[in-house]
Amino acid sequence: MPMETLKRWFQKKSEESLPTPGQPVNLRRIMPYGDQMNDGAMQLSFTLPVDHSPEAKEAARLYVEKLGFHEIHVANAEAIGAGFTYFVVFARAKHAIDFTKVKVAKADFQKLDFDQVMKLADEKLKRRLVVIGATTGTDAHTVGLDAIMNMKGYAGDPGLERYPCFKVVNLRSQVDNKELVEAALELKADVILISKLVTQRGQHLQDLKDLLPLLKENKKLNQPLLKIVGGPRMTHAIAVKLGYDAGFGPGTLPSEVASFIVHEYSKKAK
Ligand code: B12
Repeated sequence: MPMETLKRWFQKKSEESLPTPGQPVNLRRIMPYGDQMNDGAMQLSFTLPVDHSPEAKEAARLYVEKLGFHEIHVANAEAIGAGFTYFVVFARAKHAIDFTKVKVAKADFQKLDFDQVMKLADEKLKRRLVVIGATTGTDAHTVGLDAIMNMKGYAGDPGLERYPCFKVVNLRSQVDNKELVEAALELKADVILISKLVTQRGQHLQDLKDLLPLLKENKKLNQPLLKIVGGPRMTHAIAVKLGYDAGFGPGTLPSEVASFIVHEYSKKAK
């Protein structure tokens, strides 16, 4: 084949393999995408509790095969200490899902900006709400909670301390559940914010479960009392299932939390 024809052939083939811009995606059958639409290409990473060796690499490949993947390529295998190897594997998945049937539990409120929240608060709230927050149990991570509560806020979005409609008290980290309830009582809290980052062995869920009866049995606490949780592994569905009013995950902005508080509190206080 002459060189020019060969070049044109490669050009045509590579264009065919790219998704055409604007080409409609079949939302009833979506699957991971790498080079070509619906090729199922995925990157997986995991650790196996064995020393780095050719057998370890093969074990990683066999494991991914057992998960139902095909065209498996162990791209990287690295010893990460005695008895452990970390892998990066490229493989193709077979399964597709119907995106039109995917449902996610979301807190029902309109996301407002600072001025809109303040306008709604002027209309709906009779007084400033007391918002307290803590990271509970042994969890020492404070950055996420600070991002929501502190004046400076997060990603250019001012924190709750900036809102005149809230009186904000950040109790910071490693606050015991009992201390949190005592603080809620003393400060006459209307809203409790709890941040959980350490999720090992489900400790975050246990701490959150343990707090609820303590709040319930204390009849002197303000009512309504909004209980809101957040953290990188938190979802609204998990929070609601546990018995909380809302759950916020990664990337949450303070204005979203402020919008939820004003909306939900005014609904419950009716
Ligand atoms: C910084 C950091 C630390 C710092 C914390 C400093 C501080 N003052 O906070 C230090 C070095 C002290 C630390 C210690 C430890 N850490 Co650490 N840490 C991190 C790290 C790298 C970043 C966390 C962070 O600041 N994120 C930035 C903020 C802005 O994001 P965010 O927390 O997700 O918050 C946002 C949302 O989630 C949400 N949000 C969060 N909380 C709340 C609360 C409410 C009410 C709402 C509405 C929203 C909300 O809004 C925020 C803004 O959008 C994470 C890894 C990671 N990338 O997440 C590990 C990580 C959380 N740490 C981890 C671990 C294991 C530890 C240690 C146990 C390590 C050790 N063996 O000593 C200790 C734990 C100490 C303890 N007793 O808790 C693990 C947790 C694993 C797990 N799933 O359980 C992680 C995930 C790292 C990892 N991959 O292993 N850590």
